[in-house]
Amino acid sequence: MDDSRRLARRRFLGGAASGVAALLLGGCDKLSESAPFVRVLDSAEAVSKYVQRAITGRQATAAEFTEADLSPAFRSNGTHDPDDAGYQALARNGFADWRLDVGGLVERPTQFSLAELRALPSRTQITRHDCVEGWSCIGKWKGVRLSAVFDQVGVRSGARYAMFFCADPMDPFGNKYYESADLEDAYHPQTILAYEMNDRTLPIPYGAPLRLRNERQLGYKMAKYIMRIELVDSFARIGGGRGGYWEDQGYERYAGI
Ligand SMILES: Nc1nc2c(c(=O)[nH]1)N[C@H]1C(S)=C(S)[C@@H](COP(=O)(O)O)O[C@H]1N2
Ligand SMILES: [Mo]
Repeated sequence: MDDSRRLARRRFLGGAASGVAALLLGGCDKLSESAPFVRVLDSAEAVSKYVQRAITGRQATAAEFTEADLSPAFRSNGTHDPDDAGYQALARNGFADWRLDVGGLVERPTQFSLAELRALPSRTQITRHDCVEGWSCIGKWKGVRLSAVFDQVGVRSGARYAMFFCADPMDPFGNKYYESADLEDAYHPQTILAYEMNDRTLPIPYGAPLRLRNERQLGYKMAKYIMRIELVDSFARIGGGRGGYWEDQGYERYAGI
């Protein structure tokens, strides 16, 4: 490189750096949410995700409540008891033989027993569950932080989504419930894999032995009866390619609330 080109290059880099500094000084911690980034998403969905994060900030937490606010009867929705022989066998044995299989773009694919998950850092939270059908219930959840599971397996670069594969068949063809979470939401402090509800072992109607609580999103994002978590760079070739069972039927993928 001759001197004039080197100088031009240095000017260019200096300009780029001060541009970033200006954005940061402007209180902008949303570089990844700038217009060119969201434009690649479906438009309506991009608006919901963009608006939510612009208003609340990417690390904003969902409201938490007190014991006095707990719903007297939390509703069970969708599957109440998976119609699957493998799941029923695990349930009969109190899930002693159940393992959470974590794989895909990870350094150490691992199978976790419930005892192993219970030994990892946990979080307890009282939150409101909002179903897209128009009802809400407040419940208390205890579970392992999803980020703690990720620390165990080592997420590889290139991973963009966590996929949750469930035990319950949804149609006569045997297609099972599944869901997805952006890694940013998967690492959120309130995102847990719950094994307790209202101070009891998670009951079957609510997703035993393990269900996702992803508190900033709608109910259908919170996969129950989780069997496997897979880290992926794209879900285009999974199921109907839209990131979840209900998304494949037309629901919005980023169901922020
Ligand atoms: N595996 C699985 N997860 C699921 C569903 C389901 O049918 N199967 N239903 C979803 C919907 S629409 C809602 S509102 C919540 C209901 O959770 P609840 O039964 O604890 O109320 O679970 C979500 N997760
Ligand atoms: Mo729902």
